[in-house]
Amino acid sequence: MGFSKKNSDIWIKAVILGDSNAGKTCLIARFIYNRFYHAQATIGAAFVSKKIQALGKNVTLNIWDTAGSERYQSMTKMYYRGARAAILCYDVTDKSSFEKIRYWIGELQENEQFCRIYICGTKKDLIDNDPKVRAVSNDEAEVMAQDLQTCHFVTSSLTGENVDAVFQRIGEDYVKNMHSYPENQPKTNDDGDESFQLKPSSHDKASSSCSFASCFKR
Ligand SMILES: Nc1nc2c(ncn2[C@@H]2O[C@H](COP(=O)(O)OP(=O)(O)OP(=O)(O)O)[C@@H](O)[C@H]2O)c(=O)[nH]1
Ligand SMILES: [Mg+2]
Repeated sequence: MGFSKKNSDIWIKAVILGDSNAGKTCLIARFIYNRFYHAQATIGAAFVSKKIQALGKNVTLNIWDTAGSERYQSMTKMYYRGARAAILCYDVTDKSSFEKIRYWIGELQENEQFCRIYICGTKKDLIDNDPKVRAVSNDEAEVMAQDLQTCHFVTSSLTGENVDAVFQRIGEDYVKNMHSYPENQPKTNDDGDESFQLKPSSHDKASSSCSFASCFKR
């Protein structure tokens, strides 16, 4: 879960999901270690953590990398709870991984409603080298992202292109909106005279294509 211990110390739980072979583990490895690994298929889930600076705050991203394989589905869902950001990965050379995005969002939202969604097309280097291998056009991915009111990135874990931008955006979005999350709300007293309400911040309305309310369950 994302929360703030003090002004300069913010923790965010993020979860990465998508089909097996979508490039989730490689995306994280590039972000954390700045290296490209030919990763083995993930078993269950794996945890990593990294500190970044976002809008002048120290932010720790606690990231759960989940297995895409169906055999782990029942157990990976429990890692969604408390997540404040979810990166939904698809492989730009694999249409079926893109078509599963809505399924993954459904799974996520069944388990966690206060989670902002980021769609990430992986393996950009493959289409840069040979445009013919592209299976998902940028237009259709953008249309889906707009429809879901989420952000869309296209990354390469091989070259590192755009990888940091995804995680930086997660940090910045959380910092901008942190007072809207339940964990940062004032405690209610027994009479319940202070209640939690989800509202987009004025900043989001003005300048973000990833609207706040839309990231939550519809
Ligand atoms: N060329 C290229 N290959 C990539 C990239 N990202 C991942 N791969 C390759 O794609 C395959 C799958 O990558 P993983 O990161 O293991 O995929 P995953 O989504 O974690 O898969 P599961 O753990 O089974 O859910 C591996 O062979 C990687 O080497 C990329 O950006 N460029
Ligand atoms: Mg993996």
